[in-house]
Amino acid sequence: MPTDTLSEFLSFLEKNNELARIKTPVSPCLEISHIADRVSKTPAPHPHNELDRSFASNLGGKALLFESVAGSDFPVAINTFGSYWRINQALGSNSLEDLANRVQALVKPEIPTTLLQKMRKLPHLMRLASYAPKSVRSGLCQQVILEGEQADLTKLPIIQCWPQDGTLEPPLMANPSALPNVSQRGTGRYITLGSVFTTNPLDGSRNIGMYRVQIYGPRLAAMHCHVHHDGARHLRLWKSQGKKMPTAIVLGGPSVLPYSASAPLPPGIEEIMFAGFLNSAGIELVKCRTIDLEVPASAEIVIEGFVDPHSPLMEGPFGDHTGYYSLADYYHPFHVTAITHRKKPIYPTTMVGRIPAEDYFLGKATERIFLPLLRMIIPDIIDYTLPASGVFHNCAFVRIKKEYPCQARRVMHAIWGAGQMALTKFIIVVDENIDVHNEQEVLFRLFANCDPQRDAEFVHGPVDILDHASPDLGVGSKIGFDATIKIPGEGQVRPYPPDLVMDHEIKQLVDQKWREYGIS
Ligand SMILES: Cc1cc2nc3c(=O)[nH]c(=O)nc-3n(C[C@H](O)[C@H](O)[C@H](O)COP(=O)(O)O)c2cc1C
Ligand SMILES: [Mn+2]
Repeated sequence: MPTDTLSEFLSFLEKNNELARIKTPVSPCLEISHIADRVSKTPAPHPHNELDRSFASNLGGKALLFESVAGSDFPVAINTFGSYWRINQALGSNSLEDLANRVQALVKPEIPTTLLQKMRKLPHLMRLASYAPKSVRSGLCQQVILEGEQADLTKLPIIQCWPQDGTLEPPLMANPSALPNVSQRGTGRYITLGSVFTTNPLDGSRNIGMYRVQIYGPRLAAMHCHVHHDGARHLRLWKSQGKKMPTAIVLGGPSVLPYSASAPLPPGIEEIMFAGFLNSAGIELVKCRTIDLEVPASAEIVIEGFVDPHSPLMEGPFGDHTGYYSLADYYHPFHVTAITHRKKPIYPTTMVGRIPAEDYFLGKATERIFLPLLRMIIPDIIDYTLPASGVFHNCAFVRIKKEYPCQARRVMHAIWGAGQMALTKFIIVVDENIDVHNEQEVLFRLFANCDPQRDAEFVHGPVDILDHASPDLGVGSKIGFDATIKIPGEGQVRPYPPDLVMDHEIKQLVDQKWREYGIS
């Protein structure tokens, strides 16, 4: 079952031998990050039960709770969702497949026509209504309220993940001609697992995104929100009104929250509703103290403030999940107006770097949960996967039931038009008999079945901001490979040879006689 608070979730993990408490004093700078990095590359205590057959599927180690962190009174939780078992527990599912089936049932377009059908549908609709957030008057997250000068980010155990994080040297800048304002130098410490709450100033609709936030001083930080994401869209709207954007960074709270913040929901579909759906009950929200926003009442810590769209500052670099540093560039300052927290809060964070790390499992949850939604717009897709080697935005393997010429290309173009999937740099499309979760199998078909000139589809367009190979930031080329068996109408095609498959009878015969052969 999902839990209401982070501390409850950690107790649950501890009971299940999934949490290690570290009492030895540690530094928030690099030490915690390196321990988490090592642990995430070791086997997870509970085995996984997912389709993923990559090297990463059984890894993740334990969640870690550092009880004594230099410079802060608060403990640090890390790697909390960093295995298949733990992310499933957080989302209240046995497997991500089960969760995808729940989403499938939700999106199935069954429009009731008769009265009886409508009545049958009623409990379902009532359940949907129960997923809406509920406003409450007070909350755990406001047991301690620090406003104005009392609010101090440097009292939180915010970690530095990689040695060159926040180092402003020209080679580490996306825009080397830009002169960083030295009065606004980042500390290299980043809030990495914050759920960032904002609203659309035009209609009041809410968004939650997971964006890193670098600390510059007690009440100054910078928010790294990509131009393609909803938080940046909200900021542009606030800017056009000549206003700063009220923003709350929520740490902890319901166990479904961090994943929901990272989920690529279409603009206008509220993550807080989705969190309620995953939680099987609406999330309780309390009013912020200094800004006009509501946040989960059960959060450990809430940082309230405004993002100023008018005065950009140099943000980054940051060792990222791409396995490289994302370079420093202009982003926007976040001015803190209050920090509220529960008594004895736990500070949650994550370390990103080479996969497998914690965010691999958050990304895999998205891969599975969004399959039904992807299939609503592209029904040709039977299954897909974002392989570990592609770090999500770099590569998708897609399995289709091929029925007509150039269908694979149609699927590619549909993906390049679909939400955050549009940023996918390499798409490999295979036939329906290929297991996309087996990377070796997909690569084998790609290399064997493609004539590179005939079967590649190049396009040009927006790419992920973290892609460092594209000629321009956020703009570059993308390629799709049609690795299906070619049929007439797809250019010059010779007959494809059949797969090597042994006769069933011979396999049975050899099975029966195996011991006789004496091949031990
Ligand atoms: C651990 C983690 C860190 C992330 N950091 C960032 C970030 O710094 N900036 C960003 O724009 N997206 C980041 N993302 C991805 C977004 O959270 C994700 O794309 C989300 O769907 C964006 O939501 P939105 O479309 O509502 O803005 C991160 C995701 C995870 C799991
Ligand atoms: Mn969104």
